[in-house]
Amino acid sequence: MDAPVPVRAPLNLHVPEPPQRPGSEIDFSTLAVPPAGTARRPETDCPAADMTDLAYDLVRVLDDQGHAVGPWDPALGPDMLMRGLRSMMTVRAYDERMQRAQRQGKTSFYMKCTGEEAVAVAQAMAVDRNDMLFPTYRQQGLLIARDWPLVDMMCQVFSNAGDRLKGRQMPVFYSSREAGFFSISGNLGTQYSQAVGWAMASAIKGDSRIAAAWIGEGATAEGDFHHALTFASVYRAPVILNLVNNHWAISSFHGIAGGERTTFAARGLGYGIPSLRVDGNDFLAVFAATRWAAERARANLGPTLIELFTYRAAAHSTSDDPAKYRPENAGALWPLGDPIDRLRQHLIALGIWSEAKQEALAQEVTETVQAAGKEAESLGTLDKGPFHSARTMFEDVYKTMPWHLERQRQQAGV
Ligand SMILES: Cc1ncc(C[n+]2csc(CCOP(=O)(O)OP(=O)(O)O)c2C)c(N)n1
Repeated sequence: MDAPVPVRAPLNLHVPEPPQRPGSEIDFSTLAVPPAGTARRPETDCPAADMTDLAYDLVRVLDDQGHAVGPWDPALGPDMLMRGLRSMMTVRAYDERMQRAQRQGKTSFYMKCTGEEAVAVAQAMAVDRNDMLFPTYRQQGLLIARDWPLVDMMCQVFSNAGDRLKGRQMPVFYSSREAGFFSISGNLGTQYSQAVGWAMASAIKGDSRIAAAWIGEGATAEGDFHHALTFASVYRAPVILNLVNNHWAISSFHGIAGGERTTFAARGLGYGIPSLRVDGNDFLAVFAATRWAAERARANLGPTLIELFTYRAAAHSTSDDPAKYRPENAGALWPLGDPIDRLRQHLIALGIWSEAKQEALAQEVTETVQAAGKEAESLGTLDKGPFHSARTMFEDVYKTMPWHLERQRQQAGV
């Protein structure tokens, strides 16, 4: 006879819930933020197994007074710091302008990166101009830091006659071979394994270029993330695997993507990939960590995973209203501050900047963006045109147009 089945307490499924919802005060008091300058900086050939602490720590350089402290200080000169500040301010002004254009009906959609400007800008500056970048839709700062024309970016958002993608892609899905900026795809995560493949190809060919890829913490739940890490580790691909943890994937908080009991950086360790966790709002820390990873890749030491710890201060997109799922003003209360403010404070602490100069630069950047906006709008907007000919819709599906597409084109009379 079978033993009697014991009576047990019922199981219950754990479904992670964000600590606050709309209507309550935002509370970041449980967030562990180590002081700047305390994380150690290992040699670039340090194996993953000896870097466990850094996957849970937080690399920070700028302290609360705006001083650069600790072993990760990249000791950048004034020119680089100014370039960084200007680019980040341009990104923010660009975002403001394009968001407004969407509200005015000149385009259907837009996505800001408010609060995350240091990620793309510092990282673009820390790699070589000819290294290949595999972004998500929230790295417009890569193009801006590479001095890619704002007008060209705006034409893509307006899907106008000047759009190099001929209106085929959603707004903000830029593509620029010349800028080393891989075509953005709507399918989350796909670029991560593609970047690893590109880096493997670079190594196979004996080239010296490296790749860098970005993914959001939400998208790390996609299989592509795991394929990418496996291939990167196995073949020691020269790639920087950036993981932007801005705490939200639309309305889902990071806990639902696996961030409740561990860090996202810690995921790299299981694959044998050296992994860093970095204050994503600290321009200097982001730059230094990226340089470190680039040095590793260039020395054939393989991939690095960098978790950029930041906060999505604005809405997910123009189709989103964060007031429906998180307390208002959450972004402004982020304990790690605003990346632009922190770099400005650093320049002032260095004695090479002032509030007056900051205001003048803000004015100049706004005017530059305004002028670009006018020029792009003169080439068309989504509500009014002009657009590319409908004929272009049938082109580039294949290298040469097959007979059945040719027939469809004729049927459409274009
Ligand atoms: C494969 C796939 N699944 C779902 C979506 C819908 N989607 C678009 S953005 C997004 C959230 C992504 O969040 P995260 O990766 O954290 O990046 P963030 O938007 O915060 O920068 C989702 C679920 C998609 N585009 N592709």
